[in-house]
Order: sequence, then structure tokens, then C-alpha cells
Amino acid sequence: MRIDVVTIFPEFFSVLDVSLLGRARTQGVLDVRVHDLRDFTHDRHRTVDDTPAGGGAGMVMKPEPWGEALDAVLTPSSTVVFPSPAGALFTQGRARELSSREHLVFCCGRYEGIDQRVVEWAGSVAAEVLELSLGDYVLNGGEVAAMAMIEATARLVPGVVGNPESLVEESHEDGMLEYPSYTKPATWRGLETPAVLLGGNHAEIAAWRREQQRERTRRIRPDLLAAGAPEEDRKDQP
Ligand code: 6GU
Repeated sequence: MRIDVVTIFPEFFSVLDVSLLGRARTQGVLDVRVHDLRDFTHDRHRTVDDTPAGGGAGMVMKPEPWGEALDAVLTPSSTVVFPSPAGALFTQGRARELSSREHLVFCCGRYEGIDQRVVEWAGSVAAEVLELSLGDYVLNGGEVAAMAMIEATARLVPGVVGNPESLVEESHEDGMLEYPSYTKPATWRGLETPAVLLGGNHAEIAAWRREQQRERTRRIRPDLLAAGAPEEDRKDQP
């Protein structure tokens, strides 16, 4: 998978050099390229923002540098993501979809956002354009959000996570939260590992984990059950 990122803070993305994604890049599974938006300006101050049309507080990112940056990276098969608190919710399902794309382009806005015509224009060139939000809160810019989306997406690309089985029983993969995990020792500071996990009965363990998922999801995220967990898990929600 090829990923291009356009940002005025390329140094934010140095974390992509480490851990699983760093290894995937070294091994050639992921090709990530980070571009400095200011390299696509032509004035002495390398200006990327201007005052909002119609007035109001803050600054808006000018379309021209974005146009030139995207001219350099977009192809007709690209999927373009504009991280934005005004976007649709980025979910595990969305990460799964994006993980099958051959080319992702993340456009990180700052200030009050990017001139909307950039989004519109990108739609006339790329295969798909998405405005996506991490959740209902506001970050200072798209960088941290893009990083979260890149990590959630790239770890689903075959070969990035060493053991693909570890991707199956995770929170949100089946519309529910994950069950709690324990390791040795069986007793720690007076607290016991649940006996069922030490008994070796795999059917009992599976049933216990399923029940833990249901209990946790009902208690912490009842909205997920309402949104479409399997029928059998929805009957007794509050
Ligand atoms: Cl994608 N961007 C910004 N700036 N803030 C956010 C967000 C994105 N998602 C949640 N808050």
C-alpha cells in the first residue's frame, strides 16, 4: 500500500518510522511519503493561509498550494482523506475498507480548515474523496487524526501485523468491545485471574469471553448494541 501525507508539519510523522509500521515500511509492505505543503508555495514567506471569505475568526488554508501538492501525488486510483471534525465518523469498518485501497492520500488541514474547493476538485481527479472525523471533539489540526487513521488502517494490511489471528478477536471487529485479558501470575496483589481461564475448557472459556463482551458493551457502549451487534446480543439491552 502506498500512503502520501500532505502537511505543514512533516516532522509529526516521524513516529511512523517506529514499531510495526516502521518495520512494514522497511520490509516494503508499506510505502509512506510525507510532503511539506510549504514546498508548493512560491512566495518568500511560504504562505499557506488567508482570511476567511465572508469574514469571521481564524484563517483558512489557501487552495493554490494544495492544488499543486495534490497534482504531484493524485492518480485516478487514489483515495483521498481529509481529516476534519466536520467529517463522517472514522470507524473500524472504515479502516477495513481503506486497508484494501492501493493508494491513500491524507490531506492535513490546520487553522479553520482547507478551502472547500480543494475537496471538491480532488473529487474530480481521484477515485474517492472522504472527509473523516475521529470523534466529537476538536483537535488543532488533521495530523494527529491522520496518524490514528493510518495506524488503524495499515495494521489491517496483510503482512503488517505478524500474526493475523490477533486481528480477529479485537474490540469493534464484531460490533462489540473486546473481552478482558489476563496473564500470569494467577494471583497478583490479592487479585485472581478468573478461574474459568485456568480450567482449560475451551468451550467454557469462549462462552465466558462472549458474556464478558456483552456485559462490557452493555455497560460502557450501549450505543454499539443499538447500532447493530448480532440479534442475540441485543435482546436484553437497557
Ligand atoms: Cl479528523 N480533525 C480535527 N482537527 N479535529 C478532530 C478530528 C479531525 N476528529 C476529531 N476531532
